[in-house]
Amino acid sequence: MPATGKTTDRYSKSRQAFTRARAVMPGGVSSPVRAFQAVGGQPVFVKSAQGAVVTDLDGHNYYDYILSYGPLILGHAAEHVLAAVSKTARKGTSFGMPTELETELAELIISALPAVARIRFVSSGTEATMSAIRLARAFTGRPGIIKCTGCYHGHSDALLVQAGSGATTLGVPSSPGVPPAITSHTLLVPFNDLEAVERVLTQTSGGTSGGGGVAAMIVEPIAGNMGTVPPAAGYLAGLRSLCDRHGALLIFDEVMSGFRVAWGGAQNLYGIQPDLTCLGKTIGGGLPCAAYGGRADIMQLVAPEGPVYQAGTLSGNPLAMAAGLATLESLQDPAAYARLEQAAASLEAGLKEAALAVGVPLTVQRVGSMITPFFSPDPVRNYEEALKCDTRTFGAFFQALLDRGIMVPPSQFETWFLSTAHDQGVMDATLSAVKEAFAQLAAVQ
Ligand code: HOZ
Repeated sequence: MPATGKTTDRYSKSRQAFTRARAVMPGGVSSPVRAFQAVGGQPVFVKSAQGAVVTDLDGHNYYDYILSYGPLILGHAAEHVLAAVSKTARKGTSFGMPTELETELAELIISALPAVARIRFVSSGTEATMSAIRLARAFTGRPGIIKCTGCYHGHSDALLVQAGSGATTLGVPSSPGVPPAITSHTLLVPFNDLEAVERVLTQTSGGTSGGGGVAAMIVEPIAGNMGTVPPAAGYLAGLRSLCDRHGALLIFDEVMSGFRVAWGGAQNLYGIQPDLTCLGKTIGGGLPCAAYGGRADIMQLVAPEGPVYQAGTLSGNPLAMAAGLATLESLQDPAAYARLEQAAASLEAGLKEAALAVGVPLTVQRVGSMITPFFSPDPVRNYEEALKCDTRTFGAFFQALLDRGIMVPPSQFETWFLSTAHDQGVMDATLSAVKEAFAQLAAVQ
């Protein structure tokens, strides 16, 4: 059970660590969302973690719903993942030469995803999406890319336009430092809006806008970087047929949803096959690993088989491959997804009930073990609607949960994740903290 209760300076060791970090790193962090800026506090520094629990430098325990922003679907430091990593590490940590582990993980992923015939490993989701875009442009000979506002596909220049995740959290959805020429082929549409996609595809097919046609539409099939926003009924099927009609490729960015919402990912859950798929997070089991893959006739263009260049010193790193294999092997047990579903459904019900009891307007959206409570009375279907949420109240809720031993992402625009270590005991403790947190919110409103 996480420690709770206030002391005069409950987070003193974290504060000291943050002061030291800020002197040497921008904002004191290695990725912006970690700085807690959007929730008006200072970050908690981690000492260790195990299962569903993360422990900070001051010795407080928290039930963790960040889970490294998704990869840790089996919880922290899962014994057999650690064993696989340490067994592999004893034989060497990186070679710059192929290993059989890469082939094994590739075979397992391909066996799970009918739309993926060939795959290339990289080290981050940013690399996966950036490379998939290059490949789509080479395959089609067209420059245009359609992306949804509020979707986040990593921080490469062409995709950092009206981006969700940390970019939205910090209020810089389109970053300075990206020359307009680079984003001139990035065409924006709202998520869940098929008409907008059709309009852009029709306009660009005549070469009048976007300069020569659309190579691909890239989309998170379940948007997770403006909070969790499920696809509307028929949306993904509609994208599939629009892309087919206009000769554009459909790229699913499943960095977050891949192997998280179902075996394989959202494309299996909804039965829609993209041309290219980007994966990350869960397939690396908590180590840096991502991938892009898809149709053989497209993937054969990737170097050295074809001319589309892309490379990486640590791509297919043996430790990441071992962690990914150990993780995916556990997920082959259908009971794993059933457990995740059960825990996440009880969190969803408990959040709704607690908010309703005190009259705080809340809309909880969830697909499998991806969930976001939006401080909004109405459903959130796209970025515009996500931006209407009451982020101040979210910030107060975040702080109230933190003080009660519950760690959730420090932004309204991130997804909460559960792991198989989040059992009923964890859910009961979480929901009692949630009730108290809502009561506190209601008391000050
Ligand atoms: N895409 C991840 C979650 N939205 C990134 C996490 C981060 O920005 O650090």
